Parts: sequence; structure tokens; C-alpha cells
Amino acid sequence: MIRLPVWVILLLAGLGACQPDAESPVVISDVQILAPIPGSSAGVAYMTISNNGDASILISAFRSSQFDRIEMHETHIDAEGISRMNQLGHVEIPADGATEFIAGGKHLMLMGAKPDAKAGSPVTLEIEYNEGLLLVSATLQSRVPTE
Ligand SMILES: [Cu+2]
Repeated sequence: MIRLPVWVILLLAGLGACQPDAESPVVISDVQILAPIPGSSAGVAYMTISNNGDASILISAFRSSQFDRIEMHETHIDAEGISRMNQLGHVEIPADGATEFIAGGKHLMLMGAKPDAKAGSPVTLEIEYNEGLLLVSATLQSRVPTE
């Protein structure tokens, strides 16, 4: 984090009510961060990250102080028809493009929940990409087991 350029800090400070012209071309929407179900320590997060800039961006990591680590996964169906997850090292979002983290596709697994990572608690994710850092804050929602 020490290697972040100063303008990133200014950009984050500018995320309040008034958006300067030099705002980040990256827009995050449809954020849903789900707390672990009882008996599990893994949460999951979904969101859409849009890149309105004219250069592609590369997302290299997600972090949160409430989880030991966050992995980027992609669910796919293998040749036997079994649903599997690959871990992704990075995610590229093309210029004027968007990437959805959704159930059944790319998604974020939040591993090793700390005691304060409960449904109803505020949670902040840091997103590290090639231009700096983005922050996403939300309330942890309860995860309803689905089968
Ligand atoms: Cu996963």
C-alpha cells in the first residue's frame, strides 16, 4: 500500500457528494456481500465493476480486514457436467466494458471470517488494480443456504 501514488488517495477522498471531473473511470454497482452461513467461515461477494475509461484495467487483488483473504473464483461446468471453481490470478476489464461477479460465474470468496464478519455488520473491501485502490463499503447480508 505504501507504493500507491498520491493521486489515488485524493481520488478516494473525492468519492463523497461532489465528484470532480477527474473521478475514477471505474464504477462499482450491484454490490452484495454475504456473511458466512453458520458453521462456515467463508462468505461470498457479488458486484459489477464497470470500466468507463479508454484503457483496460487489471484487478489483481481484493482484501478486507474482516477476512483472512479474498479469492477471485470462476465457476464452470466440466466435461462431466460437474460444477467446479477455478481461482483467478487477476481479472481484466476492457475499456468501456464491465465484469460481473455473480452466482454461477466469476465471484469473490471471502475466506477466514473474523468474529466481526457477521450479517448486519459493515464491511469494506479494498480492490487493488493497476491504477491504484478502490474501496467498496456495504452491510454484510445473511447468506441463505441454497441447494
Ligand atoms: Cu468460489
